[in-house]
Parts: sequence; C-alpha cells; structure tokens
Amino acid sequence: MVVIGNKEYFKGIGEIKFEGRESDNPLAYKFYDPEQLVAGKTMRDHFRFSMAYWHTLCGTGGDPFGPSTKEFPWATSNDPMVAAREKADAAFEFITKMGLDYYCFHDYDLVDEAGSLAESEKRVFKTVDYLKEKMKVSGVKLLWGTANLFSNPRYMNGAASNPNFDVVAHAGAQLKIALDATMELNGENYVFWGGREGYMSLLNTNMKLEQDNIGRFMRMARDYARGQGFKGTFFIEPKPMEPSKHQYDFDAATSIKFIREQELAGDFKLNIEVNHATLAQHTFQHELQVAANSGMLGSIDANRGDYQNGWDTDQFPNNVMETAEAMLVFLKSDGLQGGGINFDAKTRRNSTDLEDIFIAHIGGADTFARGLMVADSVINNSNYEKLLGKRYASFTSGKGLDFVRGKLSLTDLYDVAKLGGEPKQISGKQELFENIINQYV
Ligand code: XUL
Ligand code: CO
Repeated sequence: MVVIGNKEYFKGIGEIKFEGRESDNPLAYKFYDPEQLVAGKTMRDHFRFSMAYWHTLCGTGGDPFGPSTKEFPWATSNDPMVAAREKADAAFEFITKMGLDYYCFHDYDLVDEAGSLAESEKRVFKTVDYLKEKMKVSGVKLLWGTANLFSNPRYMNGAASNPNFDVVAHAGAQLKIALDATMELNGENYVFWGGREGYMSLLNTNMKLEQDNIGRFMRMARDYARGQGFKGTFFIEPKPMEPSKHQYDFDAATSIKFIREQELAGDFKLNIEVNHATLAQHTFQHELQVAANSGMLGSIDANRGDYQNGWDTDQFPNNVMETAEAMLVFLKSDGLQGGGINFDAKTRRNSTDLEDIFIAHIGGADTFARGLMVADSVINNSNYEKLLGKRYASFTSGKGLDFVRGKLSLTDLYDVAKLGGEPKQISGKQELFENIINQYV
C-alpha cells in the first residue's frame, strides 16, 4: 500500500508497475514482475528487495572533492526530530511507490546523533515509534538494522577493535541501542560492517588483541539479543579496505574463518556486497559461492563497482552477465538464508532529479530479474548442468567414487596411477560454458 505522509515528496510519480520489456516508460519495471514464478517461487520471494536508508535518504552527493549536489526536500528542518519524521515519510513514500518489501538502516541514518548517548537514545526510540506506525500501515518490513560505528571521529581508531577500552564500551552502548531498535521493529537480521575495524599501519597495531576483542564484542551482541528473544541472523559484511587500509573482514573466506574461530557459527552468516567483492579482487559469484559452500550465504548488498576505479563506487546494478552468473550460484544454493537483496547503491553525484532515485532502483531490480531468469533457463533448458557433471564424472564410479567416500589411502593412489599410466588430456571447455550463458542472456 502506498503511504504518503503530510507532504508528498515524489510528486508526479505513482506506483511503479511491471509493464514488460516493450514498455518505454522509464518509471516502470521491464523485467521485475513481483508475482512471476521462477524456479517455483515468485520473484518477490526470491529477492526480498530492500531500500538502504543511508544512500537513498541521506546521500546528497558530497565527495572528497566537493560538497553536496542534491537538496532533498525532506532534509530542510533544523529540528532533528522533525527532520527524522520527514525523512521517514519520504522513505515510506519511496518504498511503497516502488513496491519494495523491506528497508535497512544504520542507527544514525534514522535521526542525527545528539551530543550525549542518552539524548541520542531518546531520539532513536522516538523515531522507532514513528517507523512502527508506518510499517503497520504499509506492511513494509525491516530486513536488518546496524549501528554506524565508523563515522563519528571517536571511532577513528576503530570501534570494537579500538586500542582504548572507553571507546569499545561506547561502541557497545551504541550497539545495544541499535539492537534494541532493530528488535523493536521486528528486524529480521542484524549486520556488522566494520569499516574501521582494521588498521592503517600494522606498526602501531596489536592485531591479535583487536581481532579477539571484535569476537568478544560480537558474542556479547549475540548473547544479549538472544536473551531478549531475537530469532534473526547476524551477518558480517566483508570488505577488504576503505576506509581502513586493511579491514579484518577482508572477504568471505576470511570472515568465515573468523566466525568459526570466534565461536559465532550458527548465529552468524555473511552479507555479500558486489562492490566489496570487486575490491577484494574477487568476482561477486566467487564470494557467493564461498559463502554458500559453508552454509553462510545470508544476504546480499546489491550494487556494482567500476572496473577502471579502485574504490567503492556503489553504483546501481546493471551488469546482466555478472548478475546472471551470480544468480546461478544463488539458485543452486537455494537462495539466501534469512536475508534479502538490499540496494546498497547511490545515484551518481550529477544525477540530481528526484526521479533518478526511482529510475536507479528500477534498473537494479530489472537487472536481478533478468539475471534470475537467465540462470533459471541455463539450469533447466541448456546442457550446462550435464556438461558440469561430465567434468567430474570420474568421481561418480570406480576408484574415483572410492576416493570421494574416503576409502582410499595414498598407496592406493600410487597403485591406481602406476597401473593407469599417463592420464589422458581432457579439455576444460571454458569457452563452451561461457557461450551457454551468452546464449540465454
Ligand atoms: C560500506 C557498506 C555499509 C554497510 C552497512 O561499504 O557497504 O553501508 O552495508 O554498514
Ligand atoms: Co553494504
């Protein structure tokens, strides 16, 4: 249901509908048809699309070389509570006009941080009350909440990894408030992204203590939330760098090792972001596959990087090929465990019309829809699965099967090799696999 507050912010834009690929209406979905069944589930249920509060409502285009370029009509009041309510009105008008089902936030995206923790807490909970009403009327849900433990200068040396315990304690208080807010709003998950949990120089860093402290911090979060009845999943969002030179949650593999070492498995999974994968020199599908292999593919932050830039450009997804390959992993691993697809993406600094925010999200949803349909066709209509199976056929019978079942010793391998002679050369057929994806795009 479309929810408009006291003022309508996105005037002239109605509910965004699916019109199909022949439509030339920029404000319509061409491929994302929420009710269309793909692989036995509606697109809506596969994706659980979410709006990111920070980019969509707070990102006004400032960069290290220049100030904001966008004046948002919901960001005009000097009274922080009025501004928070207006921002919430704009958020819910946008989410419901787009037909999205979820949103995500950092604590201080909702309302500006105050001069004291006590005052900040009051502001957050007043805003939470307001959001609760909006959620009730619209049916929109909270995919995840998180605490911004990286912007305030007090976190310049890290939050949970800070060398000063007083800062760690402050971060803990902020974490508790953000968890309480998330639970109050029936948030389905809670995210940890540690932009400052890493180092700028190893020379002044006790890496072991810092990492163990982050582990303690996360176990405290889990124990507190579980004690309050929180049933959702905690996600770590890997990123290799930026703003830190080196971030401890470097990539999926590093984060999985951390989750296991710190005894967080079972409660923690991963939130994989496309542009973070690129920065870690991985593909998006690589990160998804690594997470899925460990049963930790929890959620996705959707965006894309720029192949010519080495930073987190957070552009909206538009690469169908990349998304199709990612959706192959997604479908074959049975989707996400508890999460959804959150558009952690921003319109460009020079995209200054309010309608650009709609156009960007429409493009992102359509890219995922196309990717999903391509992946589904590749799996069901092509001989992709057969080819892949054939590549590993030697493990499905005879000695190969014995090997997989753990029945062989090293001497058995020695005997097999001695008897068999030089193995025959078998092509990897990479171009054929690539052509099949191309054929179905
Ligand atoms: C930063 C990033 C964050 C997290 C939430 O690169 O992706 O916005 O998603 O803190
Ligand atoms: Co993100």
